[in-house]
Amino acid sequence: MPFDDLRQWIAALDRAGELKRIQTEADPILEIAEITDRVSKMHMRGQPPSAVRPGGPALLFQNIKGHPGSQLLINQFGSEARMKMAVGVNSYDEIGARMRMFMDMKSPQGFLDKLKMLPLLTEAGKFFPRTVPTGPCKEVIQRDNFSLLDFPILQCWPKDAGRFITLPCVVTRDPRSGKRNVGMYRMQVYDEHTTGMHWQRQKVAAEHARERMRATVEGKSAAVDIMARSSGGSVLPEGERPSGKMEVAVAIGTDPALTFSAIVPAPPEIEEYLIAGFLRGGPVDLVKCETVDLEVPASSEIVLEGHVHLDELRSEGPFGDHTGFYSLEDLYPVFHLSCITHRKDPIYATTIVGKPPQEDAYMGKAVERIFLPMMKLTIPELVDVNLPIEGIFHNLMIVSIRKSYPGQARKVMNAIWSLGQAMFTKCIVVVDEDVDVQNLADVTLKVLNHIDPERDIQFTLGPIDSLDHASRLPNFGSKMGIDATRKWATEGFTRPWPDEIVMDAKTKALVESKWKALAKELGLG
Ligand SMILES: Cc1cc2nc3c(=O)[nH]c(=O)nc-3n(C[C@H](O)[C@H](O)[C@H](O)COP(=O)(O)O)c2cc1C
Ligand SMILES: [Mn+2]
Repeated sequence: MPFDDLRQWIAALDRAGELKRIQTEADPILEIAEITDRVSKMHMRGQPPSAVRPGGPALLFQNIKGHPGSQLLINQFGSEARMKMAVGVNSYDEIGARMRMFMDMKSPQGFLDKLKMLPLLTEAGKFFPRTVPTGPCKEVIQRDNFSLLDFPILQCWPKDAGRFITLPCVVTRDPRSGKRNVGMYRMQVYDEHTTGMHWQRQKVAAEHARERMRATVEGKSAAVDIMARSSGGSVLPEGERPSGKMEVAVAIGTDPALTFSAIVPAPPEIEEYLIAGFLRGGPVDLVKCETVDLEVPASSEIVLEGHVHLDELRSEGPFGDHTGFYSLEDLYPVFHLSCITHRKDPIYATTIVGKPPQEDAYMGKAVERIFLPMMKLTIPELVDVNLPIEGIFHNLMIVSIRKSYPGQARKVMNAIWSLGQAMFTKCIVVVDEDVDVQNLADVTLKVLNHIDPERDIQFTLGPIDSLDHASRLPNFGSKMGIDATRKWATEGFTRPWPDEIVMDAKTKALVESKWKALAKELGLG
């Protein structure tokens, strides 16, 4: 099994030569962000590619200005190698294959079939979280006299509204099903015991809050009205907001599979604790919180407990975001802390986002690979997917499909726009399966050759990522799909389609046989 907690993970990174300890004093205000940004992009700074691997090492800051004795971990997921270590694989395909194993379970035909299924069922039983009586996160319990300012929380960029907790695992409970959700939503520190809670309106915790609001009003049409006027649930005029509280717990510094599970775009009904258990191949141990009815990973470095008031909103942001621009100030719920528990000498885990590539790029790529088999369940013609890093995951998705009927590329676009968080995709490019979507040169050549723009571009309207600064309205705007598949007569294209240029095998073999001599003449050694 991979790692029980952040400390085992740090030790493993160290053994693998993937961690650097920083003893030079560094300020959590801007300076740590600048150091980390440089490290993440060292491979782009003109060194020979072999000298520095993309992403640089994970960094453990041990001399933090204003926080003597504190330690801060950053860039833990910031390379392909570390991201794979975090989820315990050499190749993301292993996770897809494991998922398929469970998905391929057929109903057993007889006793022998049932027997064959047993190991698989035993294995699946291991993924469910367990609640244990206590754990390391309870080493220090602070019910009063606590302060968030004790932790080395970063200000990342000059125009950020303040310090932000950037790698929090935010736990909420669905009031209807009782299921827990873990989502990563940044938290702006307002003071010692108050933060912002930046769950965007389409995310699961925001829906949990809306469920509570709906429960406070009489009748279905009143609920509909509240939701409509609140442009998605968060923003009602002052005085018209339903009162009530919602419990929230936040775990910071967990084992890496759990932290990663908080960002994956899983279906709302699937608990992230189960996803983490699946990735780890063993259960997540949970403990009950002190002041709220929620469970958090027992080995968390730091746990924040408290409430969000349904009728309270406060200005949040600006915040330098992974778009490469500041996300604008907006109204978001406020988190009031009632208790902090932590390990002795807690290690504060964080990240920075900004111009790509940074740590989140490697997390996003892992999501792309791990979710491909899941996407294929609803879009079986899907062959491969590429979310180029500079497309910041919601701006550009290139997909190849096995096309078998007219109009299929458009069907695939619509399927993607209705598939969980893929709804945010601003531009979808659909190509035939003979295009290698991982090869952007091949994509550029073929897509632009194959399209008649007016005919092949599909516009649609719908929900837009909250971070998008160009849409006509916040959270609502247009999206574009490009059908770059070969057009068929049944789609109204009756012109001949040219062959792609490839040399014949005979000539290739002939030149291959002479290549040694030619290479010498060409000075190729
Ligand atoms: C470093 C990082 C920071 C993030 N910050 C936010 C955020 O502030 N608000 C938000 O809604 N999503 C944020 N996300 C994306 C969510 O974590 C992601 O959409 C996740 O799937 C949400 O979980 P949910 O589906 O359970 O709501 C962030 C992701 C990463 C990697
Ligand atoms: Mn979720």
